[in-house]
Amino acid sequence: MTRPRTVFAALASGLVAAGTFAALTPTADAATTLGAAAAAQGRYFGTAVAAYKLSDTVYAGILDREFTSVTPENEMKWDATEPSQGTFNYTSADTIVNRAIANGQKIRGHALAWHSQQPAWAQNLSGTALRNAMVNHVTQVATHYRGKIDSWDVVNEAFADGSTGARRDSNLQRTGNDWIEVAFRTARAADPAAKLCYNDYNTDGQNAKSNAVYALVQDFKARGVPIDCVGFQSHFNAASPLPADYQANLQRFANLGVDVQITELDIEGSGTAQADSFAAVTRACLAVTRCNGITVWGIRDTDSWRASGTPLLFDGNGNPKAAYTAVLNALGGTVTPSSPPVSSPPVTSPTPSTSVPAGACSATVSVNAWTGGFVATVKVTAGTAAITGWRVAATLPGGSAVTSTWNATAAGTSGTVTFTNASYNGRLTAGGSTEFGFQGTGTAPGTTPTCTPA
Ligand code: G2I
Repeated sequence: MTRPRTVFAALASGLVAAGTFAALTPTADAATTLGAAAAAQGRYFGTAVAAYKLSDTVYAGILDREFTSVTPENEMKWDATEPSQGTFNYTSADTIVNRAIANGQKIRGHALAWHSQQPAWAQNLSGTALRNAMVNHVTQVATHYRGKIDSWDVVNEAFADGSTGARRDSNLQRTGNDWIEVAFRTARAADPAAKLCYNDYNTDGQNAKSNAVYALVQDFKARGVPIDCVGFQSHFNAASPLPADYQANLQRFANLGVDVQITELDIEGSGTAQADSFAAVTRACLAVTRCNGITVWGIRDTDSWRASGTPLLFDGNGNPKAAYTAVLNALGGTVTPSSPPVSSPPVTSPTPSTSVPAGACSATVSVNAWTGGFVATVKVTAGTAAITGWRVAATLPGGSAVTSTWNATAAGTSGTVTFTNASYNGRLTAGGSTEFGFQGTGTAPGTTPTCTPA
């Protein structure tokens, strides 16, 4: 699913009348964002979101441009939503949820019942009192978000690591082995439309722990306990690398009649090795029909719970990494869109002359704007002859400023800003095109940018 973008300007190198519009034609192009590329494969591409970062325009810009699903990273957990017993606080979670709904993004709820991040009062309960508190918590939170959640992590991390295949010891486990099914039945009653998932880590390949989860799902299916999906967190690093049987493991769960989702993906590393692992995870999901989508656990490396391992798709400045390109390509998208004919039909009349002469180039822009900020994606298209470089000048309204640029180098940050091709995207074949982008505070350029071959 692509969210609507506002096309505000188009210009063919001074020869096409200013003010005519050339629509971006995403359907004719390979997708250029993770979300659009995943959507073309019938899947979502999501990220964990922290409510307190939403005022960071770089963060919010990438979130809105690239992702079609969000998971609140901490805001829906028990300690956040029920800080004292019977008193519920949804402020931070609602911020994420309402924003996602406004942007047409799906929401993964995380997590209703978990041994960790419990409020102190719950940590101090046991037995029937804790069981009742858990049931009330699941009921209240799932009811508050009824109809808004695509998938809920109903129970998180309930199995022990290692070779035993046993349940993890926890206060919830000590209320009785049936606590997991009680949580699932309670969630189903509160929000019948949400997919209900069991979510865990170190279950990404076949091992004692994933075998235990497998047996749980098999048992629930046999006894009619509601379960719709299994989440595979997929936190990988040198000590816990991507297993060779990752796809096979996803598939064996899917064969039980549940959906599978990659829920917290991050892979420590850098460069080609990291990119290859991300691509392999992406291909595995695409190869399993019941794999609904992939969620990465944060946007920029600096947003990660494992920041020092640089495990995400964007660097600390918000620039896409090699891993980003690898995922996008694995999804069938491309950073440099396949060139649509420069004469693709305009959306407005009169029909402009759409041929761009030899030695010329054109720039079309689409904008994603929100209060106080915007992301502009600029497509540069060569005329009837190849060019070896380009420069695009865009004029920002007073008070607006460019805060980051990708796939080009910006000169200046306000007024008329000139963007020059990067080393790898200056050469365009006749009619060929490339894309660069920039993010800014304030309002997007309101006038037509100009493209000059360089
Ligand atoms: O640990 C990685 C993930 C494993 N699977 C379940 C996820 O829910 C878990 O996420 C992490 C968050 O990314 C962290 O942000 O869960 C941690 C807690 O278990 C989160 O860390 C907590 C810190 O421990 C708190 O000190 C802090 O107040 O984040 C809180 C909010 O920033």
